[in-house]
Amino acid sequence: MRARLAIYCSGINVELREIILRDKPKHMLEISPKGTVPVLLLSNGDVIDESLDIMLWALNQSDPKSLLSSQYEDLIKLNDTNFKYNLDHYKYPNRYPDEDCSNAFEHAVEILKILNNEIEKNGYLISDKQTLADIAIFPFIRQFAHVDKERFSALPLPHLQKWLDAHLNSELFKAIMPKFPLWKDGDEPIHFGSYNPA
Ligand SMILES: N[C@@H](CCC(=O)N[C@@H](CS)C(=O)NCC(=O)O)C(=O)O
Repeated sequence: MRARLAIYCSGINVELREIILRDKPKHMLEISPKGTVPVLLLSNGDVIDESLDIMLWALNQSDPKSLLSSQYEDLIKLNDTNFKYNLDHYKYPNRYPDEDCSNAFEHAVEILKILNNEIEKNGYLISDKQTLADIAIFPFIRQFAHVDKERFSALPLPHLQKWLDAHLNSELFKAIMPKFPLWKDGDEPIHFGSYNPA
């Protein structure tokens, strides 16, 4: 999702192939054997298969909203390591039968408090305008909130909750969320950004 957000913001035209994880296309596994999404195949044959790298690839070429204008590394790193770890343990405890997942929610909330404080101070995570950190991190907070919406809403984190709602109600989010048809070999290409499901 965050790779799509950044590509959309950059205005770069890419072909989109929607897949399901339990039935990964052979071609995808050929170009990126680790089998995670997103995967971006460039016209020169290079492959970028980490979402943050795809975001940077897109925005380094075209960044009309100046999303790259700030220091984003520390917060994104905190999200991608510590928060993601606790999110996965909270959301999918069955995947970690040998680990104690009972504190994952609380550990994640400690990080959410940091984010809430930053948003209170700045307006957004890093500054008074949306930057790369916001669009790189909010999809993970959305996932966390969706595990148990009432539990999330009951947290004393009003700035974070408002920030999440604003992102979920944004034109940007709506633009990247249409349900794309699953890709199969031989399909006409879908050009992400100008796709209209109607
Ligand atoms: N660090 C990677 C993580 C990507 C990742 O784990 N993606 C999940 C889906 S959100 C996936 O593809 N999982 C593989 C699977 O479930 O088979 C990135 O951000 O690109």
